[in-house]
Amino acid sequence: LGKFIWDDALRLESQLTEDERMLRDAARAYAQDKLQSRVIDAYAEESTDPAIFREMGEMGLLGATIPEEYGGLGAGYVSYGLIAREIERVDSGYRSMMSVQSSLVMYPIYAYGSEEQRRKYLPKLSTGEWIGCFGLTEPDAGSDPAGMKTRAEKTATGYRLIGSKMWITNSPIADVFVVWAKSEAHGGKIRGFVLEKGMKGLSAPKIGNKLSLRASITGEIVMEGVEVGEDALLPHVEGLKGPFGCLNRARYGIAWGVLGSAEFCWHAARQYGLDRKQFDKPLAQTQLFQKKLADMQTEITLGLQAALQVGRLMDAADAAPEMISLIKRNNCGKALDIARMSRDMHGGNGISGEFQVIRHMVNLETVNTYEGTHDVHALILGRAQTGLQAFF
Ligand code: TGC
Ligand code: FAD
Repeated sequence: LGKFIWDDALRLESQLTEDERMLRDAARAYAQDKLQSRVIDAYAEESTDPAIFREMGEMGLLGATIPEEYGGLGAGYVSYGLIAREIERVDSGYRSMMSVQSSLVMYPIYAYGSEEQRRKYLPKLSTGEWIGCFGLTEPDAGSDPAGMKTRAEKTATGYRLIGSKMWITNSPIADVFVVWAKSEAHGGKIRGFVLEKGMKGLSAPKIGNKLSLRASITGEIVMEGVEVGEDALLPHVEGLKGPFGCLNRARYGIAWGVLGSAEFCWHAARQYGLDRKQFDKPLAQTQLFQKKLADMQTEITLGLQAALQVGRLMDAADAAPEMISLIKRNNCGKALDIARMSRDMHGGNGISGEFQVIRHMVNLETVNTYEGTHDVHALILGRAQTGLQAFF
């Protein structure tokens, strides 16, 4: 008979390669040694330490899937998912910082950029010397990015960008801004542009008083006639498939990441139940407590297997976007349920920042919303199986 490992029930470990395990172990060591010690204060103070980007860069955790000649590791998507899981085991905000830089800034420059753009931006983004952000969402265009108002007017030497973006991870501390705008010179089609901090007319005010994801800074991007040359245009993509190509990768990483957060909450609940006695016995010796632990174990184990399968298909260039919607939606929803359950199982201590589960719980509310809300991914899956779009 085979052995049952309670925290690796279907033996994910045995399905990983040696290289994947090594990178995962390095990410875990960094996250536990360097991030875990900072997160409680960073969250309480709503502060983001930009040095984290340089630390992650040194560890090779930024743009891990980008080829080595541009500063990446040339790693596969399973490795990228494993990194996301380890970082988010500490905090969803730290994973956000990593995944925006990797999937939403480095990826589009690599996939849609000119050779000059790749050589100019990717090495410094991979070391964390430069911080990047991705502007798609606007005050009046969230789930429906096709409704964006930001426009690029043609000038004699390039473009003039006018508009504003809302809820943009990293923007107040960003050096590099990948923004999406409707370009008049391209028949009103959506095009990507790379802007740089300090350009005239460009500002990125912080959005304060966030009660979720407080260790990750979020802001606006305001473009009041920002003039750029032709070299700011990402030449190799047009239409919504440009930003969606990036979102496919970031959503996939989130599907792994949220399970790291869920695992933290599950393990914390189990330990709390073993340590705390009520009615003369450990809470973990009650049927209700064990049922909740079994539910957590089951959902996390199944979610990891699903993420691994999609990762293997991505590495084989054979994953469909709908698969990513399925795992992003389900893993976020299950992680949120697990964090709420763990919060409850900690009783009054569950609301204390020291026990950390409520921080994960509140973070996961954001993760369930960004990169396509839980319901928007349901509509993507509904369309894929009925052939009928129900967005409008
Ligand atoms: P639709 O008609 O479905 O598609 C328009 C064009 O896009 C193509 N496409 C895709 N291409 C690649 N991958 C995908 N996943 C794609 N989905 C669509 C499609 O083929 C079509 O191409 P073409 O050539 O025919 O024009 O578009 P729609 O306007 O009906 O969109 C519907 C909907 C709801 C699916 C979509 O708009 C959507 O996904 N909305 C959610 C928006 C979203 O996810 N925003 C995320 C903002 S970034 C963010 O949240 C970062 S947080 C990061 C962090 O901090 O970690
Ligand atoms: P809305 O689209 O207005 O949705 C509101 C509600 O309506 C949701 O429940 C939604 O599911 C529902 N809904 C919408 N349409 C339909 C429909 N057709 N049928 C049924 N229900 C519907 N964006 C970026 O571009 N870059 C970033 O870096 C970034 N970072 C973010 C960081 C944080 C902390 C947050 C909170 C958001 C971030 N976002 C970013 C924006 C995020 O992607 C959007 O918030 C998200 O896509 C939802 O858009 P919205 O907030 O406008 O909500």
